[in-house]
Amino acid sequence: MAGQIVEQQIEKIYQEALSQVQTSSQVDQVQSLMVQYLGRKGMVTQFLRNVSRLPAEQRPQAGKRANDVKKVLEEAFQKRLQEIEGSQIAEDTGIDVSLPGRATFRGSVHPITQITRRISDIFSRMGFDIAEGPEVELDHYNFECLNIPKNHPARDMQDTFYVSESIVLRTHTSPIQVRYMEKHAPPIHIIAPGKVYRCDSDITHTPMFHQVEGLVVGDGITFGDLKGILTAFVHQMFDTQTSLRFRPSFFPFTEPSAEVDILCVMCRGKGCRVCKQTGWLEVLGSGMVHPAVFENVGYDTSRYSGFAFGMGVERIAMLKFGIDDIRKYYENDIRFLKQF
Ligand code: 2NM
Repeated sequence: MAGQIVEQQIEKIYQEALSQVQTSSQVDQVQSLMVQYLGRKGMVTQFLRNVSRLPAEQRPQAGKRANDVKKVLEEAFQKRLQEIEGSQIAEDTGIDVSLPGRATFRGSVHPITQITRRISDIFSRMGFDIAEGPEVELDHYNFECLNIPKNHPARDMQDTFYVSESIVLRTHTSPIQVRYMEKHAPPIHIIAPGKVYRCDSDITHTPMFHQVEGLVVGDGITFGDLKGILTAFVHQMFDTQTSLRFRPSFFPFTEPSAEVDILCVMCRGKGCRVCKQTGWLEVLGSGMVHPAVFENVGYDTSRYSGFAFGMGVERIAMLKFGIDDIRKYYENDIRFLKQF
């Protein structure tokens, strides 16, 4: 019974203090309330001092409540002082400093950048270095060194943007690897990420897109190494359970060549629109580097062998994110981009 009365006392002090601070409109009003309640002889302070005279069983609860009230009132007084100061500034300057600030939109990493980084991370952890090179490239590095001579059908296959007779926008990132081989002796293990350009535009092609290519050269590098590295990559990029197959293919710069397919992520091999009823999705091109390429960079073909591979980042991103139109990546619609 006595406990309840004590409780009512502190609650009453609390409620009165709150309602008074709410209706104060002057700094000195609030300051005198602070003295009246929290000062040395203030009501809350007095109450706290008297707690020691209460019966032992009431002390903990009464003490705790009074301390909480003291804290909440301190905050309420400070808040009111700031509000009064704010409205004074508003009156003097016409600027309401109590308004919440405008939140800035944080932005997000472009989905293509995210996937490029993911691919690069996977290969970095396997010991690959990252190489870069120019987007405006000599015909010599983009085609000639890669065993794609003039009038070779591969030059029409990849609709090239010509800057001049001998200068092109690179159609793949392979010239990065050629330049790297010219400057470094084996063993080498690099990936070459970057923008590439082809005169092509529809729902699966944009004139600019991104590739990551890779190259390993050393003593006794075999097709088994290619299979091991690319299997490890696919398992980390997609799922450790992903089934994959190596299917014979052709590139002028590799022999033999193989395309890597994964079991369709949409239908799991049953056949659907995404895999065009084949049950498989092409994710990588690859092969053993053609000796003609090694000769062009001055490597001893009797000593060294190597493998290379390449993939389109947009294509990987479309499969991972389930996007059906590549152009969405480049419309810069913030509602699309911020989903990733
Ligand atoms: C691919 C497929 C197969 C490739 C070859 C080279 C180089 F420079 F070593 F000759 N770089 N990249 C290569 C091989 C790229 O992309 C589909």
